[in-house]
Amino acid sequence: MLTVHHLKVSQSERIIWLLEELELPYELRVYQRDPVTQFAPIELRSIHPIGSAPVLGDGKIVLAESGAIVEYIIARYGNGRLAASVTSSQYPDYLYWLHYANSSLMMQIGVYWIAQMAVGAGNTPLLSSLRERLDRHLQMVEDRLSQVNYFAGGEFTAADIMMHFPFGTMKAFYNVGLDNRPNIRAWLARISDRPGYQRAIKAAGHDRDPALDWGVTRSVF
Ligand SMILES: N[C@@H](CCC(=O)N[C@@H](CS)C(=O)NCC(=O)O)C(=O)O
Repeated sequence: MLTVHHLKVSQSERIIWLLEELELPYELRVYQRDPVTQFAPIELRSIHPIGSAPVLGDGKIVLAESGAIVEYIIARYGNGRLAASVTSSQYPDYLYWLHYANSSLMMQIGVYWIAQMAVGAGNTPLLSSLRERLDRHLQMVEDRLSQVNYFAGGEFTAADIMMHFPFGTMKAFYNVGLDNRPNIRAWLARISDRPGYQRAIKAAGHDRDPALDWGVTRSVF
């Protein structure tokens, strides 16, 4: 049985979502953030030395990193579902967006967010150039979704699961702003219709769809 170590309001929602989409059984262990620091509780360090979420348990295997966990579950238990096959024309796009989500996009959001907190209400050349960089990323995502319904192409895949967090639950911490990004908002609306997503956000502990805060009008409960 797979065990998902899930920190409330965090990237570990992706793993719950993937397992719900694949309809695989799993045990959920839920951890609360420290109300002041927002860090994970110290007990998570007894599962994995970094002590961040998600962490997946599979028998004796303990695996951290959202992207690694997603690839592991897809490869070992996916039976070809929610992935583009290596020989398909969608495969390079699938791989790119699956990794881009955390390697570049989340990093760029995090750098801007922290720089903004450090600078406060003021502005600096560094902050403006970081904002310009972040906007370049957001524009690329918007442009991609103006061409295709899902990141790998016509079909929903695990790349969409990886790409959702920066526009969904991340908003609890930092709002990237989607006012001028209609295609990203339309993609969020498509996602919110998925039964697997609806089950996942409930299991992850949300009482409403975090994507609704982007002006997505569909209600899931
Ligand atoms: N790159 C890692 C990031 C893990 C991470 O930073 N998780 C956050 C939740 S979104 C966390 O556990 N924060 C609390 C902490 O590190 O104490 C991944 O994708 O798994």
